[in-house]
This record gives sequence, structure tokens and C-alpha cells, in this order.
Amino acid sequence: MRRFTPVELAIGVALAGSLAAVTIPAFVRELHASHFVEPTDINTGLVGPIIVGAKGAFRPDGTPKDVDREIVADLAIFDETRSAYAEANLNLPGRRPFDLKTTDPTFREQYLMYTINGLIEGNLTLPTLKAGERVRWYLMSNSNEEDVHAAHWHGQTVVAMHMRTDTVPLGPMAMMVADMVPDTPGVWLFHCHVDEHYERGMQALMRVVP
Ligand SMILES: [Cu+2]
Repeated sequence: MRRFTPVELAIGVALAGSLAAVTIPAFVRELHASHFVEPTDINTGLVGPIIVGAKGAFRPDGTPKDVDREIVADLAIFDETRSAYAEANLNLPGRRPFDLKTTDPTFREQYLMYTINGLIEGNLTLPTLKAGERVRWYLMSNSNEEDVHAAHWHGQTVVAMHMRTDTVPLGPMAMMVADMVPDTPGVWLFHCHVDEHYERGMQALMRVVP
């Protein structure tokens, strides 16, 4: 079992900063994935967000003027049997990932990784948030058939889709933006509310300080 590195998965997390100055209206997000062999490329980690917004909406450093902090959270299942590295990682020379998936679903199941930003088992470290600051969450998911998620915050609410809520649904290859003003200090859980995903580690802790 291995974790996806920032280079593999979170290209978009880097892009979130470096390309934030490329702007189109209203902070539209593009979920960018390699299209060479798309399922293989995505499950290898070649996926990430590009954050864009209206001209004039960003500070010189590329961050949006109307928020204090941005967080990208990719709630994603990675099928390691479809990774370009599957044969090397699984030490099964001569077997193609596609064959592994289609011929042995039980084998495949144990190589599905339930991740946030490429990290499993709750290993993602979220930044410490300050009560009262304006935080924009960019949520995204992957394209596996099980990539149906429910991003859920404990202790805080967000505004998404013109609605105040603490849970934002995501379908396969979904993109959502949710704005939060944390108001309850403490250590809180952020996780996918789909039971199996949560139980398999799609979760992280978020600290809010006064
Ligand atoms: Cu989920």
C-alpha cells in the first residue's frame, strides 16, 4: 500500500496557488485530469483543480480578494489496479491493470484507496483555521463508480449552492465550492459521510482557534 505524493495527486493543489491568477467569472473551478488514457491517468494521480475567477477578483499574489484562506479537498477513491504503476507496485509482471479490474473484483476491492488529497486513514493534515476568517473550500472527487461522496464538517457550516449546510454532495468528477466562516473553536472532524468511505479512512481533523 502506498500514498500518492503531492507530485502525483496534488498537482492541482499547487496549481491552486500558481494558477489562481488565471481568471474567469465567479471562481469557476476546473477539475483537470490527464486525457491520455483517462482512467489510468486519474488513478495514477494525474488529476487536480485549477481555480479561476473574474478579472480583478484576485490580489497580486493570486488569492481571491473575498476570502482569507483557500483549501482544496479531493475526496477520491483511487483504484490502484488501474494505476500506471500497478504492475510495478503489485509485483505482478505481465498482467495489465485493466485485466486485474475486470477479471478479479475481489482482488480489486482491497486496492481501492479512500483518500482525501491522496492520503488515506485520516492522515491528511488540514491547516489551522481562525474563527471569523473567510475560508473557501474547493471540493472535488474522482471518476470511479464509487466516487459518490458527502463532504461533511463537524462544528462548522458552509454556504454552498445558495444554501447553508454542513454537508456537500459530490458525484464522480464533481467540483463544488463552499464558503465557511469558522465560529466554533476546537478540533473537528472533516470526512466523507458515506459510511464505507468514512470507515475506510476518508477523514481528517480540522482545528479552529479563537
Ligand atoms: Cu466518500
